[in-house]
Amino acid sequence: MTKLRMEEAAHSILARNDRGGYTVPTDRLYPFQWNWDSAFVAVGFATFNVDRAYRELERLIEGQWDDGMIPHIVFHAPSDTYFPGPDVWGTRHRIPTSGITQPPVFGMALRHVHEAAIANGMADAEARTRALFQAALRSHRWWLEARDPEGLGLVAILHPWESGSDNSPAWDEALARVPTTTTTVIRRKDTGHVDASMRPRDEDYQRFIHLVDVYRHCDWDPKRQWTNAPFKVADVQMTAILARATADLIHLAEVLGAEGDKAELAQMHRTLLDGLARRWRPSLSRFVSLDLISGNDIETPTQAGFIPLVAVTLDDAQRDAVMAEIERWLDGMVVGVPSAPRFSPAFEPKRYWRGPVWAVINWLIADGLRLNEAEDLARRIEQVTVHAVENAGFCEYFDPTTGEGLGGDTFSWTAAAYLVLGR
Ligand code: 9WN
Repeated sequence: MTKLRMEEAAHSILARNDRGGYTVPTDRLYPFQWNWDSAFVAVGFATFNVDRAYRELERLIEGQWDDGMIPHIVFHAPSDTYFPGPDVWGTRHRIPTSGITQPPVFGMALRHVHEAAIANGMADAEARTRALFQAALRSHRWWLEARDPEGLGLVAILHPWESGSDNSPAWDEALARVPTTTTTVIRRKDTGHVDASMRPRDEDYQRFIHLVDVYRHCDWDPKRQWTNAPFKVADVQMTAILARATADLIHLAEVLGAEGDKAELAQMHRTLLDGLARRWRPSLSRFVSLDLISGNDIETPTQAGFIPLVAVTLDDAQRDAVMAEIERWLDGMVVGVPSAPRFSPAFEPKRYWRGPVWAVINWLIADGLRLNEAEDLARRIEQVTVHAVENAGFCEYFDPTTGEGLGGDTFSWTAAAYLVLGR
């Protein structure tokens, strides 16, 4: 297919997954609005329809909680093709939502959308950006208060689903402490849509749902959850995305003339960069997350170790080391960057976050490499991603050893990644 045809196909996937101003990740498998999917999708929309890009973010914010948290799922309309639905979460929000969050790509997306709107001369750009900026600022305050109450400069996830990398090998040790017992009856729907060998295992789901049961019993109160959480990881991928989004909000605060907000954001930014700097491990050539329950570093290699590049300026030695390490992960792969490297004992090239390549992760890694002046490697990773989509279609993820497209198809964020990386 020509590039033009591929772009048309990407547009039509976004149109097909539109449910009225918001986009589902894919039909049936994920029939609601997901937080970080929508942020990436908004950047995709901004390449051809800026009004629709704003709408995506505005509809997500309809689910924002009074305390500032932007939930990971907004259940705008009922569907019985996904588990767990609103009844299991029991959050009692005015629009049904889940009770946990996801990586705050929102602030990054807002800057993109704003700049596209200005470039297009959109009359209501400033007013729309201003409203969404305030929502983003409230959510960043929530992150630091609720998820870094001890002031580490690192934000914690209390559930693997929050990371967006559900069954990543990075969580294996911490998740093994979570009991498999649940008070909720588990009725998986995902394995009816996608082969079970490409999905998290039943035991993972038992632990995922155990955690939901615990937090529901805390009435979704952030302090009670923090005290009772059996899973608590200060995640470098999450912290890096928050730090980068904070930098993008600082830029928007300048544009909007919001001086007080800018000073507050600048303080947050320094705190997060200091926290990230302490997580660099020269012996591993990457950043590592911290298990807040055991107090141990999580050294298991996953893509998360490279995501801090989106926020941190590396020194020359760090940059050379990261580039060499990424090359090692790419070695022998048909498509990279794998979410876990082949040399890891945990590597499973078809099982979700345990090896497969994700277009949006490559988007973040390439963006971080470019910020750190590794332009050639950034470009190569973008091109590999674009070719993977051209060869296998707009799949959820790709087998790094074969390039095969896996998981759900006609996937919204893969379409968005194609539009952005293929430019
Ligand atoms: C749970 C929607 C989401 C992505 C996540 C991905 C997967 C959900 C699930 O799908 O998670 O949130 O049920 O498997 O891991 O990154 O946002 O595409």
